[in-house]
Amino acid sequence: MTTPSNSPYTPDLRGFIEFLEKEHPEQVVRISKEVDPNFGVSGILERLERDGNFPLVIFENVKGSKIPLVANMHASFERLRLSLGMEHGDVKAFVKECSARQANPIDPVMVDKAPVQEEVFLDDQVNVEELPICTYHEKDAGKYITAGLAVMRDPETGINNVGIYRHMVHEKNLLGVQLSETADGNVIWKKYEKRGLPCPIAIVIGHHPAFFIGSLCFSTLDSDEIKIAGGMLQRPVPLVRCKTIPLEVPADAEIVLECEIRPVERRAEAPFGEYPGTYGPRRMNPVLEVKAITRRKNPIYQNAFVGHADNLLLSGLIRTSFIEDTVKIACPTVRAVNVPRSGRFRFICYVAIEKMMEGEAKLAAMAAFVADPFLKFVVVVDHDVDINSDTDVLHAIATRVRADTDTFMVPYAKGSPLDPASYDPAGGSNLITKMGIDATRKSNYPDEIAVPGYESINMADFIPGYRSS
Ligand SMILES: Cc1cc2nc3c(=O)[nH]c(=O)nc-3n(C[C@H](O)[C@H](O)[C@H](O)COP(=O)(O)O)c2cc1C
Ligand SMILES: [Mn+2]
Repeated sequence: MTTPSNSPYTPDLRGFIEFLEKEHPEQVVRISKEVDPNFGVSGILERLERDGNFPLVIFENVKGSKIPLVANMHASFERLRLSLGMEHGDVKAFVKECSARQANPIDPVMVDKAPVQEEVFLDDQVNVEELPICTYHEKDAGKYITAGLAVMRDPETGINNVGIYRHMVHEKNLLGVQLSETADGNVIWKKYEKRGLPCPIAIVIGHHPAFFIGSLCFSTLDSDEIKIAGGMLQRPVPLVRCKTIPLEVPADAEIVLECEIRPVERRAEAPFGEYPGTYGPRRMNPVLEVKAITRRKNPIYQNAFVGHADNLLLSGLIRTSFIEDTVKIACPTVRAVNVPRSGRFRFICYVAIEKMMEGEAKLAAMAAFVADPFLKFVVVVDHDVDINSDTDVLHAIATRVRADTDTFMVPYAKGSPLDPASYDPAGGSNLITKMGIDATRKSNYPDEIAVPGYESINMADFIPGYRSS
């Protein structure tokens, strides 16, 4: 397997684009015509998606900016797989590879000279409006940075955390942020807020997709996602000290916004078209002051199309291995986990177990809920059910569930504040009800119908020219 560490391409955003254009040119579309960042970029991405096309799109000429925009990077499974150096393999092989790399994090190395600091803009020179920041959906409250990898540091443990959080542009040096209650970033920000201190946060824009996969892997608050990103890239991430805040950032990123979250202050933020396919409500959210912009001489800006494949696929595929490892604690015979597209890669989880005793399925469901706060429905089935098929799982529910004894509910549990079925979606409530379903066969389940000997019939003897489809 070619891995990023032995490839001739640099393990950063431009290196991966160069790799795609040389080795998989069908993956990349360049648009040189001027495109409007207000609905023009998202309009083209929407058209592509509706036509079933998910290329990487490079907008070379976004109205009002000199900086090119890379969009749709994570919208195809094939590109995510290629980012790990896997030329072949299905989703199962990809998840297995992610899981193996997540289990082998690599420490970063400190460097003094960084491409991302070739140009430094401080104080009055700070102007995020120079970036090709887009407005995506009809009712969005404004322009949003959607693929910023936010580096923060836990003030108690000193451990780095990385996550993507949306940033509405308020002014040329002021941004909003939505730190959902499901994110570690929310916990870290609240630790600073409680002390009345500004919270340093560096927004890293433009990196290799393997860096994104590592950063977004589900992990505990005490695991450093920069190390997991190193594991995913199979090389240490080079880190450079920020110019104005006490954090380190990847030296080979394209652009970094060095910021502080102001304590106490709040500003109205959103509506914004969110991952469930509905608008996230207007909330009084924290305000970030951009202290410095550092960047390469000719930077590339990167965004994500939230609510669409680009956003859903990335977060969907990488959560299953953490869920499976957690379910294993409750149920050692877990065979597979799937977070299906039908639940927007977030809300529904199917777990296949080889049941050894009654009651195990419910523990498996509880463990899945513990692993992933976004989950609302966990369905546990026997291992011979194909959990990649919604139909097969629904068949197990239809035929094997006694609702009174085989389901359980946990009302008012922590979930996503963007869940359209939360108790107060307009207010951004993060309280939802979770439901576990044991859809395994129970001990008195009747025998299933079967025709003996059908496999060995030579059909052509009976129906000349017969071919099984
Ligand atoms: C494109 C994209 C946009 C996202 N936007 C947000 C967001 O605005 N707020 C949020 O809390 N999580 C958002 N997420 C999800 C988090 O980035 C993800 O849950 C991450 O693992 C959180 O990391 P943390 O738990 O270490 O904070 C987004 C994910 C993606 C892929
Ligand atoms: Mn984290």
